[in-house]
This record gives sequence, structure tokens and C-alpha cells, in this order.
Amino acid sequence: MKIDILTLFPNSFVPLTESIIGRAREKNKVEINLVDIREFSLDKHKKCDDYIFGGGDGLLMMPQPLFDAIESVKQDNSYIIYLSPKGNTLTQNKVQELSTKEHLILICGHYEGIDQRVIDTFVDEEISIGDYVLTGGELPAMVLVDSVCRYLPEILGNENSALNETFTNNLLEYPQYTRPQNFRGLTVPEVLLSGNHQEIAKWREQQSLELTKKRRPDLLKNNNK
Ligand code: 4FN
Repeated sequence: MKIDILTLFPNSFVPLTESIIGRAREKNKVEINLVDIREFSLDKHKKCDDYIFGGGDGLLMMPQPLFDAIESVKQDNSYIIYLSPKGNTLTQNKVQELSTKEHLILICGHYEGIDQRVIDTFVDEEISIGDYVLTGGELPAMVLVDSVCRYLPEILGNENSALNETFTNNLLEYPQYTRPQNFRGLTVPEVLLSGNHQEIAKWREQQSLELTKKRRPDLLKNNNK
């Protein structure tokens, strides 16, 4: 998979150089390119934002730098996403769907957002990561990239694929413990030390189900599809 991220703030994306995603990039399992929208401004001061027609506070990202930036990376197989509070919510099902695309182009808004003509001309889908006010689409883009890359079969090691199954059946994770068995008098549930794999599986399933019913009954109802 290839991902082009269009942003005015390419330096924000340092987190995608770390850990699992960083390693996946180094091993060329995924190609993530940062495209600095400012470099496409034809203005002598590299201006990329302007006042909003009809009035109102704030600035909007201008169409010209965005049109040129998009056209510089767009291929026939590109799926173009604008991270936006107006979008469909990013769910694990959507993540799964996006992980099958060959090329993603992510557009990050800033200020009051982007000119509607960019959306009408190029955007295949608007996606939101949730209902809160943010200063830009950069963090949402990182959330999307992290979740989608984690789902790519080439990136999921054996340790991770098991974890992955857990969310696909829409349950929260059961409580987990590592060594030592007794830490400051805090002990590990006996069943986990029993070596009885059937009993352990039963306990874990029950813990998952109870926790999900209590904290996130919506996950059981919607099945999040
Ligand atoms: N946000 C709301 C209503 C109206 C505006 C905003 C808001 C960043 C460019 C968009 C926000 C949240 C989730 C992108 C929020 C997301 C953004 C996202 C986002 C600057 C314009 C803006 C939802 C609270 C009713 C600013 C709510 N997922 N505007 O945050 O880009 O992707």
C-alpha cells in the first residue's frame, strides 16, 4: 500500500517513524509520503489560505495549492480521503475496507478547513475520527494511517494477528497480566496460572463479554458494521 499525506505541517508526522509503523516503512511494507501543500503555492509568499467569501472569522485553505498537490500524486487507483468532522466515523470495519486500497491520498485541513471545490472535485470520502473540536486534520490522518497499517497482512506479525481477531468479534480485551505473579501483594487470577487452556479460554471469553456489556454495550448491539 502507498499513502500520500497532504498537509501544511509535514513535521507533525514524526510519530509515524516510530515502532511498528516505522519498522513497516523501513522494510518497505508500506510507503508513506508527506506532501507539503505549501510547496505548491504559486504565491510569492507561499500563501495557502485566504478570507472566506460571505464573511465570518478565520481563513480557509485555497483551492490552487491543493488542486496542484493532489494532481501531483493522483493515480487511476487513488482513493482520496478528506479528514473532516463531517465525515463517516472511522470504525474497525472502515479500517478493514481501507486496508484493501492500493493508494490512499489523505488531505489534512487546517484553520477553518478547505475550499468546497476541492472536496467536490477530488474527494471520494470524508472520514471523521470522532466528535470533538481539533486544530487540524493531522492527528486524524495519523490515527487513520496507524489503524490501517496495523491491519495490513504483511505488517501484522504472528503476535499481532491474534490481537486483531479480538476486535473483529467486537469485544473489549480481557484483563492481562505479566510477571511477577505477586507484585507488592497484588496477585494474578489463579486460573491464568493453572495451565488449563480450556479454563483460561473460558475465563477470558467471559471477562471480555462482561466488560463489553458493562462499558460498551453499543459494540454488542451495532456489531459496528
Ligand atoms: N476539525 C465539530 C463541529 C465543527 C467543527 C469541528 C472542528 C480542523 C480544519 C476542521 C475534527 C474532529 C474529528 C478530522 C468539530 C476531524 C476534525 C476529525 C477536524 C481544522 C477544519 C477541523 C465534531 C465537534 C461537532 C476544525 C464537532 N476527524 N473543526 O473540529 O478536522 O477528522
